[in-house]
Amino acid sequence: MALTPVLTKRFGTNAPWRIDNYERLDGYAGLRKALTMQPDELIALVKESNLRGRGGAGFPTGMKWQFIPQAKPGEPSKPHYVVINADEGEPGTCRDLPLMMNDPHSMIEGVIIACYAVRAAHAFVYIRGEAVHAIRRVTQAVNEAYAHGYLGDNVLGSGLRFDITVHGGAGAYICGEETALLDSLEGKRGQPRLKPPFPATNGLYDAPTVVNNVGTLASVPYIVLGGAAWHKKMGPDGSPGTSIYSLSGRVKNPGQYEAPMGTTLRELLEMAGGMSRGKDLKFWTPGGSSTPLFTAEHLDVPLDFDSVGKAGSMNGTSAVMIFDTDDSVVQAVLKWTQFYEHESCGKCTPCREGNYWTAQILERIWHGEGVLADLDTLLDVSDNIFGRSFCALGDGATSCIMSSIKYFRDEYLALIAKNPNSGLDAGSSQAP
Ligand code: L3W
Ligand code: SF4
Repeated sequence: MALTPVLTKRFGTNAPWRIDNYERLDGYAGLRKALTMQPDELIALVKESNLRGRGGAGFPTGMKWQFIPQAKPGEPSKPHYVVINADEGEPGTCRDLPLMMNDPHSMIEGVIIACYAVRAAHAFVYIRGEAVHAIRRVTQAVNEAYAHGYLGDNVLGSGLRFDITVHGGAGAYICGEETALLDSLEGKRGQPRLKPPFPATNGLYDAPTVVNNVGTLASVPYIVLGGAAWHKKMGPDGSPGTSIYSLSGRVKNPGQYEAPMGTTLRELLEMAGGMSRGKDLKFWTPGGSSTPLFTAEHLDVPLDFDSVGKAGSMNGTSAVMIFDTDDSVVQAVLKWTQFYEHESCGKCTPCREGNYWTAQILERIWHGEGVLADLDTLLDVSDNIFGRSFCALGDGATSCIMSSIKYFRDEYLALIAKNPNSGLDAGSSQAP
C-alpha cells in the first residue's frame, strides 16, 4: 500500500528521539502554529479532521476535547488535565511503545497542543510499568522539552505554562481502562469507576480530564500542520488517517506497518512478506485478543472502525495476530482466557468468577478431558459475562471464546472426543 509515512516518518532516521533531530524534521512546528490559533479553533480543526481515538474504541477526538467544560468570561477557571494512556497492554498490541521509543517528541508535541486546546496546564503520561525503557526515553524527552522552552513557563513566548509528569504503572492490564488508570494515578488501587460521569467532566482529582492514547495525540501535530482536508484524504471518510498496524504470529516479517485506515489483511500480509511457514491462514485478530476472531474469509475486510464492526468484530488497537492451519485455536483461546482470568481486577462477579470458570473448562478441553456439555457451558458463562460486566475487560474476554466456537466448533469437538467419557465417539468431530 503506497503511503508517505506520517506517524513513522522519523523511524529509522538518525536518533529521532533526540530533540535536535526532531526539530530538524518539522519538530514542534505544529505547536508553533497551534499557538497562533485560538483554542476553540484547534478543537474545531481536530473535529473537522475526524480523528478517532487509537486506544481501541475509536471515539472522535475533537468531540472529546469539546466535552471539557470551559469557564464563561469573568468566571474563575478550574483545573483541567490531559492524561495520556500509554499503558499499552492489549495482547498483540505493539505500537505505542515503538512510537514512544522512536519519536517521543511527536506525542509530547501533541500533548502540549491538546493542553492548549482544552485549557489544561498539566498533563500526565501513564506508561506501562514493565516498559522501563519507554519510561526512561519519555522522561528524557520531557526534560529536553523543558530545556528547549516547549514546557515550563512562557512556552514559546505565549505567556502560558505547561507541565508534563511521566508516571510508570505497576503492571496491571486493567489500568489501561481509563478510569482505573486515573485511580492508579491518584495513588489508589486501579479499578474502573462507574461511567457516567465520564472523565471529560469528572476525571483526575474529579476535574475535567481528556484521556487520549499515544497514537491519537501523536497524530495531532500533523493535523495542525497538514489541515483537516489532508487528514481526511487518507483512509475512509468515517475513519480517516493512518494507523500503525502491529503484525505478529505466523508472518514472515512481524512488526509495525503504518498504512491508511481501511487497509486489508491481504494488503498487510503483502507488506510483511506473507505467511511465515508456507501454511494457509486459519484465524486472526483484527484488533487484539479482546476483539472477535476473523478467519481467511475476512482477508478483504477494510481494517477501520466501521468496516470491522460491520463484519462482526472490532478494529480495537489494530493488533493483528496471525495464526496458520498448524495452530490450535483452542490453545490460543485458552492462553488469552488465562490472561483475562489473571488480569480481572475482581470488582464485579461476572468477570471475576466467569473468567475463572471459562479458563478451567478450556483447560480441560485442551487436555482431552472435556465433555460435550462443556461447549454449551462455555457459551452460557460467556453470555453471562458479556454485557453484565462492569467494564470492557469482561466483554472483551468473551470475544475469542464465542467467535472461536462459532468458526471452529469441530476443532473443540475433536478435542472433546479424545475423552472416552465425553459423550462423543473417539475420532468423531460431529455432535450427535
Ligand atoms: C464523554 C460521553 N466522553 C464515551 C469517552 C470515554 C472514553 C472513550 C471511549 O474501551 C475499547 C474497549 C476494549 N461523554 C462519552 C465519552 N466517552 N462516551 O470515549 O469510550 P468507551 O467506553 O467506548 O471505550 P473504553 O472503555 O475506553 C476501549 C478495546 O478498546 N480494546 C483494548 C484496548 C487496549 C488498549 C491498549 O492496550 N493500548 O487500549 C481492544 O479492542 O475492549 O472496547 O475515553 O470516556 N457521553
Ligand atoms: Fe474488574 Fe473485570 Fe469487572 Fe472490569 S469487568 S471491573 S476488570 S472484574
